[in-house]
Amino acid sequence: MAMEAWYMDNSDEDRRKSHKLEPNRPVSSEELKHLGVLHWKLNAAIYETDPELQRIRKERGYSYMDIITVEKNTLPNYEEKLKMFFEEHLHLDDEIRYILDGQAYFDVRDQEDRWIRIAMRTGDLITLPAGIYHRFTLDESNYTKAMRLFVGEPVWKAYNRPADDYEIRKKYMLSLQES
Ligand code: KMT
Ligand code: NI
Repeated sequence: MAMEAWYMDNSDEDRRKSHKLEPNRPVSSEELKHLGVLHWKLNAAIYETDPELQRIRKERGYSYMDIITVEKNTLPNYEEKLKMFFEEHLHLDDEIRYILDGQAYFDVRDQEDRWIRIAMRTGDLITLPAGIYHRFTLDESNYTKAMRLFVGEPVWKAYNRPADDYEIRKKYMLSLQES
């Protein structure tokens, strides 16, 4: 099942709003795949025993996992963390998130540097490729609980834009030309 994604407008209004263009310009799973963004829809109600999640983790080597609740009264240093999450950045490794409850947005840059907003709802598992510029925000519900997955020992370090001189960024840009 497809995930909902769209090109964003340029308004400075509340980041938690949807920021769709008028008319809406949807982005397909194929377009996301071309950017290296992969997605699965799972049954979050059974995440603790889900064989499909186990299969994906095994196949892709997602050995590490923890759970983060992004909510004002639960997450330590909430304001500071949300500010960091919304700074445009990249990582040296894939960013893998599985929404167990609530919802939120991941924004990613396309080949022409336009923002695509991806609506992450309960049951959505996504991988953002190493080297892609992206950011995260809660939506107007102000709550999500997510599993963070990682290949091996997690490295959460973010490189804020500009980070164009990193090898991983060059590698990612090259990968866009090949596919
Ligand atoms: C990140 O790296 O941007 C995050 O971990 C966002 C919160 S996880 C839903
Ligand atoms: Ni990130």
